Amino acid sequence: MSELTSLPQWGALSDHARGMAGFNLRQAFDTDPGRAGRFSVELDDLFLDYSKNLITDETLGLLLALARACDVEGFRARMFAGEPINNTERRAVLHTALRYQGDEPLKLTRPDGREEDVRAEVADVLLRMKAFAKEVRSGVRCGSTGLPFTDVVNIGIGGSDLGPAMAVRALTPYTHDRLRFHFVSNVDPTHIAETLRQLDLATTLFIVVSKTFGTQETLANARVVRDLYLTAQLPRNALAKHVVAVSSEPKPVQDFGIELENMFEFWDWVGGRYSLWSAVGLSLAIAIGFDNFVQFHRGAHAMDKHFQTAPAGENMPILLALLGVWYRNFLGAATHAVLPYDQYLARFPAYLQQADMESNGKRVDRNGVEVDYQTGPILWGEPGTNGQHAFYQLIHQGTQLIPADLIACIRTHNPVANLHDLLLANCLAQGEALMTGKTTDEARTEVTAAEIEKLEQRGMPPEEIERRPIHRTFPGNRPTNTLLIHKLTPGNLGALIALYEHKIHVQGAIWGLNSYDQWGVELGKKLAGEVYSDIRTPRVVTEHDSSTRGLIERIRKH
Ligand code: G6Q
Repeated sequence: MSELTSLPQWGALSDHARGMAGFNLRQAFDTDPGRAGRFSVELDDLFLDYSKNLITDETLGLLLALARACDVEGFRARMFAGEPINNTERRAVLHTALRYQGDEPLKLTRPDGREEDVRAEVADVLLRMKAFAKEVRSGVRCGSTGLPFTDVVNIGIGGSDLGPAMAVRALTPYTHDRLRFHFVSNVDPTHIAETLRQLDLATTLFIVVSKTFGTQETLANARVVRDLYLTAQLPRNALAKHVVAVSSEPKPVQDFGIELENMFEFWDWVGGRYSLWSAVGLSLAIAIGFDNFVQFHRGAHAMDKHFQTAPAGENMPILLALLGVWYRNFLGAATHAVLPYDQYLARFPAYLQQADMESNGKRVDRNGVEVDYQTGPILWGEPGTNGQHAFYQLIHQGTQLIPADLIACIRTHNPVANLHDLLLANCLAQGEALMTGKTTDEARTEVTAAEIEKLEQRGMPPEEIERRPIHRTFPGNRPTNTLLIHKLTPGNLGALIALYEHKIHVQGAIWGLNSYDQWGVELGKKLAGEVYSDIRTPRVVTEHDSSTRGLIERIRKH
């Protein structure tokens, strides 16, 4: 048995889960008028109602005891103190420093034990980003022919794509009128080709974002762009005017042909999927303007402070994390749905998918010992109400327990007719229906005499008519969190992202994982290289398994 599963607090939760087998949320609400008030928490513009979860006060007490036993608060302090908690790479994890708004030194412990205050280098890069974003927006910085930029293309993948792509879309109402934003990530030539078709090279700015500046997909796409500028009928300095880089590795950036004065730096203590706050967010800063980018940081910083200081029982990220652990480890949920009722947040589930699954999709603990408990769930989702007409069926009536986060904004940027109220009504109605369900008797009372008559006319046998309410029965007891955001502003988006970042951190602490490495991603980067040369080289392939060999040969032949 692992250290975690041998904890008495773990055992107590397992026993409690068995005792909760007959727990009914609907009854819990009927008998306890204070439930919603007790199980909700607020921070500035974010309100989390977690009362529609399969929990009692006792559940919460036991989960909080588990968090204490796992030293969640100690691990949190180690992250903020800049200790190298990414132990497999011996790196600190300090994305919170990028959005820090206070005056205290922000120490980072280097692998050799040296302590360093990172504030000055962070501020330097932010200042450069500020100037650059301002110039691009105003048209002072323009393309090689003197025309202002009309399009900005972020070339990057994974952590160097999903964050800015999600946030630029989320903050569309704040984006600059003249500028259009594009994100090219896939090595599929279709991605860059379809993007280029929409662009005029003379008025486009490309931002090549890669922490390592060694990622195959990003470099392949960047080379296409570089070669276009080197051969285009544009002034000779076109490449320097149209292509900038964001990276933590100056040498490969220079080798690629981008001068260091056109590179924005970030550091090895910023994980790719946590890097949106750094220069990786340059496209976002250009899109929404630097003042809004600062608001984005401020919102996240407020969540950082809340995470650091609020008691665990009132701490939004800790509560969300504990609820996730409850479902994953004690009630057997394999997946977790994130369902934003906001079209601007359409890419939020995809962004979170990386943040969560790359961080906690691990099978060994921090010491390399195989775990005997479940770790990160499969995270997925799509915006409501679209999802309601697609996969909600399975959440309502399928055989799996799927906890879900419903996220909605009280105020809309687009008050068109009554649409926003309809959207909100759907969000709340789904949470309620998932929780209450519908008994067979209730379903039976819904069937009208006219309906029965119609079915009879269609020739439906009486026993089938009798059985119909069973199909229309909903077991209910399906848990949701409802997160209401006042309005989707830069600050509130910052707080929302930071909330989930910290949730992931807390779950990693409980599961004893290193949430900050990603060997599965690194594997993919190497593997393709080997197959690539086999696809390209005209020789008999003897390596690989017979299936892969056959596929390679088929591709070569055709
Ligand atoms: C994120 C991962 C991964 C990474 C991409 C791109 O945490 O490490 O998604 O962001 O593989 O890597 P580069 O930024 O180095 O190109």
